[in-house]
Amino acid sequence: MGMTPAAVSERFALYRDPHPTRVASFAEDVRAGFRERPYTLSPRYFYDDLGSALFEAICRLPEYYLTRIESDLLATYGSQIAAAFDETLEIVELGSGSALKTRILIDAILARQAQLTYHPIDISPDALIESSHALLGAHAAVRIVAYASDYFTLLRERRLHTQDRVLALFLGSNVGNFEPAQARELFTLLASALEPGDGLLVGYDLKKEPSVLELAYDDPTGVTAAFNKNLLGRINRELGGNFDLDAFSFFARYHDDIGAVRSYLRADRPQTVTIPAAGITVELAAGETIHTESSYKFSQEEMTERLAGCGFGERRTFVDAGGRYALGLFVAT
Ligand code: AVJ
Repeated sequence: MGMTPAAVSERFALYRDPHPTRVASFAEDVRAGFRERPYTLSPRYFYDDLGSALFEAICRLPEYYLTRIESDLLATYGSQIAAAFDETLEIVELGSGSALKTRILIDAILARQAQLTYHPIDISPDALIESSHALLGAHAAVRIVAYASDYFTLLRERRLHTQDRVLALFLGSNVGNFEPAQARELFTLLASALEPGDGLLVGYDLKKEPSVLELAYDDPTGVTAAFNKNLLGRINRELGGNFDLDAFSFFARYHDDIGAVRSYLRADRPQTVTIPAAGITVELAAGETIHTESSYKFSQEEMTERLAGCGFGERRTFVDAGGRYALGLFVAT
């Protein structure tokens, strides 16, 4: 059950899933989310063109330290990460996006080997093609085998075409968006797709004072508020909804019991919203909330323990001087 390379050049192959498992549509997910209490929207829908631009702006906010520290850690420790493996490395990246940070690591690996095959996996074929072209232009020694797929499906069906020692990347604190059971499933699938001795580099946000976390997710400039309100804007644009974005306030709260920042939109006054393409009418009481995202935080011990339960041993964890963010290097056992 293979995928067929849809676009092939000497240095670039793009595999598209021939039978994509049907994922629920935006309308279906919106309808399901408004059947729950609290009302819930999936963070997956943040990233249309406007949302992706707003996320890039978030990454430049002084309060959102995650992206900056991760890039610094990759620049500082990239050569040590590469040197942790004796064999020729290939990179597999889960959710590669624009792959800008990955280039730092690619440079470090190419200081030790002449060629590198990079396997980015992303749900968006457009993002894969764009980032691949940029990367191929910048690096003559890189070959790309890209997969336009959901990574759960790809790993479950064992469709990765790797040959050498693999270093898998799961960066950007993306692990934080998964509920613990989903994260466990993903790491277990990944472990079974890898060979013993293959590596896994996970970028994750460390637990810290709630005030610092809450500022990172509710910045005074209001960029994160706009990023969250764009979910309502998207429902208006794509599903014909009539949300009044001015009638909502945004807030983010760190929940110590679960170890996650939860983000919410709150109705400032009672309102009735119709969403024609989802076939629903939603009643919101004054003060009623819509949960938009959970961003889990971990201690180094927690991440190491979780991954040990999924078939990965800790090799080394790199933390910034402020103890805010971690890059955990693990080896499949
Ligand atoms: C892209 C999921 C890592 O949870 O930190 C940033 C998204 N949300 N600000 C995160 C996000 C609000 C981000 N991740």
